[in-house]
Order: sequence, then C-alpha cells, then structure tokens
Amino acid sequence: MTAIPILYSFRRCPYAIRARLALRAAGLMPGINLELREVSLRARPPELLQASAKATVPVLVLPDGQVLEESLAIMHWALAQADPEGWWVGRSAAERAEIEALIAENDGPFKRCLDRFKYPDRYPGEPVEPQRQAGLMILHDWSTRLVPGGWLLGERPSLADLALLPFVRQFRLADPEGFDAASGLAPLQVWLRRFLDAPELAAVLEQPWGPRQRWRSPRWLYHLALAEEWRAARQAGVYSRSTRGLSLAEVGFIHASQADQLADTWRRFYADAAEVVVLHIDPERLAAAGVPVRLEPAPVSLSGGCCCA
Ligand SMILES: N[C@@H](CCC(=O)N[C@@H](CS)C(=O)NCC(=O)O)C(=O)O
Repeated sequence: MTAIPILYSFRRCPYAIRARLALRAAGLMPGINLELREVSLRARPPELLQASAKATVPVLVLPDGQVLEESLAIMHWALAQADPEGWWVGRSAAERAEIEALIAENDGPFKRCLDRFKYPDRYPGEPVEPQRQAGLMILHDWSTRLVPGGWLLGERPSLADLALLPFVRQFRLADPEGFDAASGLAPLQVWLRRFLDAPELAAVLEQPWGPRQRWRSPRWLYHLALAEEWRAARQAGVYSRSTRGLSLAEVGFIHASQADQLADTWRRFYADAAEVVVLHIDPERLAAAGVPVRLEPAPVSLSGGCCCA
C-alpha cells in the first residue's frame, strides 16, 4: 500500500477545522489519500506524541516522515498541492502580507479574547465583559474590511477568510443571541452565516472529515466498563471489575481488547447497556508497574483478546 499523509485531528477544534478545510479544498479525502485520526485531547495516542512532542492538533505526518504541527503549515502544504480557488497561490506579495497580518491578529489578540470569553472558568479573576468587548472591536475592524466585496480581501475568499472563520464561529457559539444581535456588525454576520451554511463547513464537521468516534491506537489496550460502575470506581479510588457481570476477584484478571477487537467486544457484550465508557490502558505503564499482560485469542464466550492481572 502506498503511504499516505496522516492527520491527527479533533472534530471541534478551530485550528483543526481550518486545516481540514484546506486539505479538503486541495482534494485530499480521508480513506482515499489521507488517513484521518480523530483524537481525544485528554488521552492523546502515543503515535501523536511520538510525531509531535507538543501534541496539539492538528498534526499532519507526511509519507516522507516530515511532521507539520501547526494548522497554518498544514494549510500551506495543502494549498501547495492544489489551490483551486486561489486562496494563496497567485496572490500578490501585498495580498499575502495582508493575509498574514489578519491571521496573526486572529491567532494572537483575537484568540486571547475568545478563550477568556468562551472559557471564563479557565481564567479566574479576569472579567469576561472586557474580553468580549475587545473581541468585538477586532470583529468590527474585520467587518469593515468585508465591504463591499464580502470577503476579507475583496470579492473572493482567501486563506485569511478560511483561517479566521472557524474562530469567529466559536466566538458566536459562546453567545449566539448576543452575537446575532450585536449592532454594526452586519457584513461580518453575513460573512459568518454564509460560512455556517456552506457545504464546505458541513463536510469537514461530518464523516469522513469529522468522525465522532475516536481513532484507536494499536499500541493501547481497551477495556469497556459500565459507566455507572466506572463512576463508582472513581469515587472509591479502585476499579475491581473484570468484565460485564464479573468482578476481578471472581476472574483473576481484567479483560481487555485490542483496537481492532473493540467494536466486536462492544457488539457482543455491551450493545444493550445504557451507558458504556471506553477506558484505554497503556501497556507501557502496566509494564512499568509490573502488571503482566497476556495476549490470547478471544474465546467465543469471553469479551477480549487480552487480559491484565
Ligand atoms: N498553533 C497551533 C495551535 C493548535 C491548538 O492549540 N490546538 C488545540 C485544540 S483546539 C490543542 O491541541 N490544545 C491542546 C493543548 O494545547 O494541550 C496550531 O495552529 O495548530
């Protein structure tokens, strides 16, 4: 099989959205000429950490081993493959400078306001309203640029529009009514609405670009647990189930599945459960803790292909 680029992504992340928009525009397609790995930011797979120590998403690993760990680098790589709408290719030096300045303003001051406005709990002691106002001032500025062409650089979309829109979408999501009712922002509201209704955005938020299911690392083991039992275990500080309906004490080990066995395990043993959580187990940490792992073929009546005592 020919090697294809691997994209580590997170469906809702604005940086990952803009990367996916550019990759899609360039003709890449998950499952065809791109492998898309949807990750959890709380449990980043070892493959991502190995490729990029900072492990933010998106990250694109190219077949020659080159790693692009910034969304903008991924957009530029994609547009160098193909840029059918001229978002970057063919732009003059002056236009490129404008695009870069807009993106710098977005990724710097605007993102700073957005974070504090959208996630005030993460910034205790920083009042929200001044951040919202500062964000709105930047948006007003961008709004004036949208007249009369409808795009930041005039009459057709550029890299700047696609790089900024996912963040403006987030700003709106923090307070949709407030955003839609804000005065003096009409051109920007129209610009955003057109993006929100566009098939391009819908495409990268849905399969195959925006899978809701995580990619499962072949380097991890997985254990399915009834959510209520897992919650109780977290409270108690100890988990003592082996598999559904059986305790560790009864069985002597904890059943686990490898990535490619998980779906089958779920179908056979947990499909009728109200709420199930997938726990991932790092075999390297088990080894470090002296916990043995035994891989064995899955017997017909049991849930997994491996177990840890
Ligand atoms: N400068 C990076 C920023 C990417 C970024 O911050 N992504 C967020 C998700 S939206 C992330 O991975 N956060 C996890 C972390 O910072 O640990 C880029 O443009 O790709």
